[in-house]
Amino acid sequence: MSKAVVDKQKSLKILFVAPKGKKDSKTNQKPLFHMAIGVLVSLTPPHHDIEIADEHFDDTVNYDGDYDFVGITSRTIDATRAYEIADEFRKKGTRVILGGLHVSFNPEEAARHADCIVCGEAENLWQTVLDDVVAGNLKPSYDAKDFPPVKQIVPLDYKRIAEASKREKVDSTKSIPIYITRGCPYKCSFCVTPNFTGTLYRRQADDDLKAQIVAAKEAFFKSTDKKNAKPWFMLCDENLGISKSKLWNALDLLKECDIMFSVFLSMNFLEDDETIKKLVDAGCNMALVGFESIKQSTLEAYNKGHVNSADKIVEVIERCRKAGLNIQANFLVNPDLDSFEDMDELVKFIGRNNVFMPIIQIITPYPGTKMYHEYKESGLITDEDWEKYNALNLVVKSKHYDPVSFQHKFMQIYYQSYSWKNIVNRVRANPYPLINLLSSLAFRKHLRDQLATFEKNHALKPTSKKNIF
Ligand code: B12
Ligand code: SF4
Repeated sequence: MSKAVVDKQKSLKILFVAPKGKKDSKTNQKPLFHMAIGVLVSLTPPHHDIEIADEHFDDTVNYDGDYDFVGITSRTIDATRAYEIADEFRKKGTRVILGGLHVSFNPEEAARHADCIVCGEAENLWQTVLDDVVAGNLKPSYDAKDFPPVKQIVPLDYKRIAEASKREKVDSTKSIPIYITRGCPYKCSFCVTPNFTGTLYRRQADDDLKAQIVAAKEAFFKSTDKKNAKPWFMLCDENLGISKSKLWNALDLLKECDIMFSVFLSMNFLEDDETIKKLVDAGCNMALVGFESIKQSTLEAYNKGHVNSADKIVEVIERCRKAGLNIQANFLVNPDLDSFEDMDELVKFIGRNNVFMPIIQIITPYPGTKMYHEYKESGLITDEDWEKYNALNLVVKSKHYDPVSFQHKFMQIYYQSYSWKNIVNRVRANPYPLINLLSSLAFRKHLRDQLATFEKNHALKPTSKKNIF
């Protein structure tokens, strides 16, 4: 046997870390594992020994572990924490490989905290990285651009992920992540996808998908006595709808799997009743839809005018509701495109249409987006403290508003959209009243606390309770 072959059998001890930034959301709506870690575990040949530490589940990172290397993933909101963890390991002499979305768009910054950085999708380069570690020849960087494009989605190895993460099995209130497709060919200016996975739209093979659902249930789902309690999957596709025939085919398959699931979809795929019916029949209880704005001009400014139509939002929500599908509506507010009056209009719109679990965010130019490049080139980014990139902070200069008053207005309207009146009407109007009530109460408390803290920190007059009834 040649030396190279013997080396390939060498077992590495690997720790994968999903860091949690200080301002990352505390919501319960988090999947059971970070998809990037799930993919890396599934790509790593079985003779390597893997541990997972996910800070979203309060796992402790063991800095004294005897690891051959530590692989850390990164989204912008978690990047600062990822660097802290990396620095700590390197102080102890453990090698660190940093990868993920944030690192991919900030390689120089990340390189200061790692022995090796990986840019782009890991599928076709990971084996080379592992071979180089074994050969004692780890390079300072690897870029997916230097490898063949990732044309296939790797099926997740749920059994191995469960063993490595030591997560307890869950009931139907916690979600198990899965994805069917990757990529979205649209080019919304605030979204990372067009510059990351977007150009290549890929879909799982039918048999792989079914086998993963069976394995995921076995590994992660604990059945209870509750009637009709099915495992809940979070479909982490960027935009499941892109091809209607593939979407319908996937939904037929999911129907056979006897699960419930939530999904991310753009609104143009919810404009026909047949798709909505198929979603509901397949077990979809919630679709997260980025409506972004109720003004068509704002949608055009984000290059989303051909995906969303402002004048069809009400109709889409209404149709889905009638069919038994909750729509979690996402909206963005932007100080250069939305006046305070527009923001008041948005809250009225949410109230009038009994919008279920509305999410309102401040426009945030995430590194990797077209928007980021434009703001950066114009010198309009005011803050690159990545901890603040949770879409609840204004990090850009505004022509019209000073940052504190804009932020204050945003927090007020967000809280108002969870007024008691809105909550009561929303619970009455939408499917799954109990989920509606519990999620609304949790949101309301969180938003109230945040507003109060903000007002205290900026010595602002507290918002009158009468406004938020
Ligand atoms: C599903 C999803 C969610 C879910 C689940 C999140 C989760 N914890 O997994 C929910 C709804 C909870 C969510 C929340 C948020 N999300 Co989100 N979400 C997504 C979505 C649609 C898919 C993510 C996914 O599963 N991708 C599949 C995995 C496999 O891809 P990946 O992580 O990029 O990993 C690959 C490579 O990056 C690389 N890699 C990754 N890590 C590592 C590490 C090493 C060592 C190596 C070698 C390689 C490597 O290899 C992997 C395989 O190819 C993406 C869209 C997208 N394009 O990613 C947005 C996205 C990630 N979300 C985004 C945002 C902004 C958020 C929120 C901040 C929103 C908010 N205001 O609360 C929160 C943050 C929560 C968090 N910490 O993740 C942004 C992130 C932008 C950025 N630069 O960080 C994205 C890109 C959407 C966008 N607008 O552009 N999200
Ligand atoms: S439709 Fe959604 S996933 Fe696709 S580019 Fe626009 S925001 Fe991103």
